[in-house]
Amino acid sequence: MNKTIALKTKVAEFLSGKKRLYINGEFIESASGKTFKTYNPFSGEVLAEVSEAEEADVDKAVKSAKKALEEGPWSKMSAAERSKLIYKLADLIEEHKEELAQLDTLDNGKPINEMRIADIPNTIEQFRYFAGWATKITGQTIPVSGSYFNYTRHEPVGVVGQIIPWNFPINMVSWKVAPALAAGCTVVLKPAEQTPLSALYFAELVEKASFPKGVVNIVTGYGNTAGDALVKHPEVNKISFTGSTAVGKRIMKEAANTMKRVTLELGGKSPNIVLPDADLSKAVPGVFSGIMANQGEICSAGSRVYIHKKHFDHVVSELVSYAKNVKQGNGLDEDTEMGPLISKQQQERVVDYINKGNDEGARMLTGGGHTDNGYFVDPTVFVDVSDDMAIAHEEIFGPVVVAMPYENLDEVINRANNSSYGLAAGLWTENVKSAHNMANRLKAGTVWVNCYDAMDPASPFGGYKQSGFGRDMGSYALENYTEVKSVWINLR
Ligand code: TXE
Repeated sequence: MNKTIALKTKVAEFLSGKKRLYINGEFIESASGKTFKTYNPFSGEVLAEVSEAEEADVDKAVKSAKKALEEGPWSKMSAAERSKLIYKLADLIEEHKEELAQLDTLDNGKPINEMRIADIPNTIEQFRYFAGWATKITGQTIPVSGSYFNYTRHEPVGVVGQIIPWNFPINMVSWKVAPALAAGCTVVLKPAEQTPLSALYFAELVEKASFPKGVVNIVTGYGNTAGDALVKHPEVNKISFTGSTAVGKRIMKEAANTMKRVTLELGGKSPNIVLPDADLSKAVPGVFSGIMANQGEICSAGSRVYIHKKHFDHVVSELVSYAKNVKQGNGLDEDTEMGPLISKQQQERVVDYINKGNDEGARMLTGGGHTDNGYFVDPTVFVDVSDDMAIAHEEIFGPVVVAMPYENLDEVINRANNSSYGLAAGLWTENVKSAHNMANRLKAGTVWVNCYDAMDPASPFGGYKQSGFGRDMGSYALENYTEVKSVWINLR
């Protein structure tokens, strides 16, 4: 039965209205008047025309963020007043959660149920969690030698440029904006060009919450124009980026010219390891959703699965059977388990990897298919994969898993760590010693034991190695948005 939901009236109204930049508390056209199109990846149809920000617009947004920071009222508000506004924004997001869910499903293709169960609750909780922090950011008093009183202040880092990807559009807005506001910063955020809609709807909620002008600015546009202008702008103090490792490296180099603070959350090729004593009734579905959730378009996707040789054949046959039974379709259908990939380009990228895997001699047990109507790729399972094959060490960012057997724990730890990435890792074991020993030895920013992709706004997330540095979420995220000032008072 088709359970396709009807769009909310507010979503239809939003889609038919003008999608303009949000700068200095106003919705305005870009200086050039240019627009770009955003597409529904399920149908390939144009969803909306969106104002295209370029250098001049970014400059305007940065200046308004700087004014809000330096002249107030934002910087003159107490932490408690800022906290109250962030809580209010969380309440408004909750009130409009279905609109935001529908917009991301339309723009990204992902199942509406994933939006309702995961992205939206996490988005609301990010704002609540960091609203609480606004009143708890404190420095230290330090017992220095001599007749001095010394203390530290944790001050906002300043104007923050935030550049986010398309795989969790509104959720990424919350990961970036909530801690920055709690720390007292002002923000210019550039959503991904593939998924600009929910960020603009969010801007309406910021306006409704009565944030002072210029505290939050949203500039929709392309990476190499609007994004680059933000990275180069001399009055931006910090860039927080989530996206590809290639762009992350470019941003890091570019930011050096103005000595901007930078935090980067980049790609991954995360290992997910099934130990000999794993509870397979939990491990198999956990491993499967670890790679296939969100169409495999998750930076932490458990795309390298290492299975102890005694379970290998059984686990692989189960993974294949799960893969064959995934219900792909329109994200707006409540029964859909997997939507299309974000774009034709992403579909081609994933299909290229599948072809490469076959060319390099890996054996594809299921999947490999793709559609011309909607950017679908079938869930794909490879075996007979060696660690040096491209599909075993490069990020694919699609529903493709490589399953590899191993013999002992030292071997699997070495192979798991033999990667230029280090974002996340998973372990499936009933043995508490193995769990802790391996969690200690894995070089990854997050290790999940007997679970995968567990997230909470209170727990940090970020990478080792070329998966980036700095942490989103938790108290650690506040470090991205504060400068520490040491103050000395001579008491003599
Ligand atoms: O990423 P980009 P793309 C990985 C994944 C995927 C690949 C390519 O492997 O297949 O990256 O995806 C902005 N200056 N991830 O091309 O280009 C861009 O506009 C400033 C993993 O979509 O990195 C968008 O807002 N900004 C990742 C954002 O960067 C620039 C999520 C991400 O786009 C820019 C997404 C520039 N020069 C892709 N160029 C994850 N870690 O979750 C682009 N951008």
